[in-house]
Amino acid sequence: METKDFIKLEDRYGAHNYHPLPVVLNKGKGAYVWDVEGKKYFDFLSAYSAVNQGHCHPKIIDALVEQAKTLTLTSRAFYNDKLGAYEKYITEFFGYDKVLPMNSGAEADETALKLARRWGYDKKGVPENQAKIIVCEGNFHGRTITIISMSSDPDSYKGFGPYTPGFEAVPYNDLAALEKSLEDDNVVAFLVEPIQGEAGVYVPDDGYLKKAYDICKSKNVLFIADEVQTGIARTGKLLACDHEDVRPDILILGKALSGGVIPISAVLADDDIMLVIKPGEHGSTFGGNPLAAKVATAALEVVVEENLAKKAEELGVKFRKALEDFNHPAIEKVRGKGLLNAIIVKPTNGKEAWDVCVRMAENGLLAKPTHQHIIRFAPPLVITEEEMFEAIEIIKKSIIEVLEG
Ligand code: IF1
Repeated sequence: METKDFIKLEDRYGAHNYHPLPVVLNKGKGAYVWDVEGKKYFDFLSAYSAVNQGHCHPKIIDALVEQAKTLTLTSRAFYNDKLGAYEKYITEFFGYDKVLPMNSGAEADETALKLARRWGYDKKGVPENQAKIIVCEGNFHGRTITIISMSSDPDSYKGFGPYTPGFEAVPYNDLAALEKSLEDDNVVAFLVEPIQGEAGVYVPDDGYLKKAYDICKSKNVLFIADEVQTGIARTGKLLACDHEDVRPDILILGKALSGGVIPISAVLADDDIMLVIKPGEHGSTFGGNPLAAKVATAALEVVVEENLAKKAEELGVKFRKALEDFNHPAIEKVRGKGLLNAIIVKPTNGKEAWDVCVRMAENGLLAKPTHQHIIRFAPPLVITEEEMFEAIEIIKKSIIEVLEG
């Protein structure tokens, strides 16, 4: 079978909820992936920042295989011998009293919303069913009905109503709007991405997160950071909040928490928040399974052992400078932090970001546009400087070939 055959199979038997680039991958290693014709690519999406540790990292795969031979799932109806050690490791790693283990990022966001509402009723004294949560326009927190009820993107919410009440959106990076929204005493939390990934790697002004946090604290409102995409060293610090020394009241992690091996997410908080949920009031079949406990531990150990945050910080500066120095008229803006970057592409000669991505694929680099004119670049953090500059040449070559005609 070749590329077109695999695509036909998915088209016939799979839901049409994606429009992938016409590339069929069958192997991944480090910063590279290969297609079924054996063509090698730089992976500059990293599964939306889930493969920070590189494809099939040996240490993480070894942990997976080892545990998979022994015990994969007990459910939380019983204890298992791996969860407690993982909970100790991850709470000390990020500096919180407790962790609530889940599977997908959306599940972790939903968990954070439930914690915030319950904390609002039990601790802040908000009247039952009156809790309000402030979110940002342009947010992306997942695909569940409640999460898309917070969305301002019609592609996320159109045709899926009725929507969950209790959310109010304020413009991202707008402290005055946030402060005004907190005048309502029923507000229990502010949920924010430290950098808005899906919105196009929208980096807020320096100081925004810290000031937003301080405003929340002044109003006894929980500050919830969704670091599913920005966390785990992606932006040049362990967490994007670390750039401003902000310690979220509730921290949401996913994606690279498993190094892209299996779905693992987590919500971290201190006891006064985490313990508002009592036994039997929340959970999931796979949340906290022993396999995930071992894989996530290995994935976090790799981040430390290979100093991935520092690497992302240093390579990110060089990446953005190289594209800025390229100074191509079709690149309206280069923005990002660490190795979460994006360019805004000015449509030229009837060609746009999608066409650049198709050409980059032909030239051996995979990336995908978001919101039509923005291309996100997020390689695995294990990419070497030499590999990154080789990839930059492909990006520049493709832009010239496509946008200069
Ligand atoms: C898709 C986007 C990225 C996330 C943040 C929670 C979640 C995500 C900040 C939910 C997930 C993924 C979902 C995937 C594509 C990708 C994505 F384009 F959708 F928006 F990365 F930007 N918080 N993002 O980015 O985590 O439930 O997926 O594990 O749905 O197409 P999940």
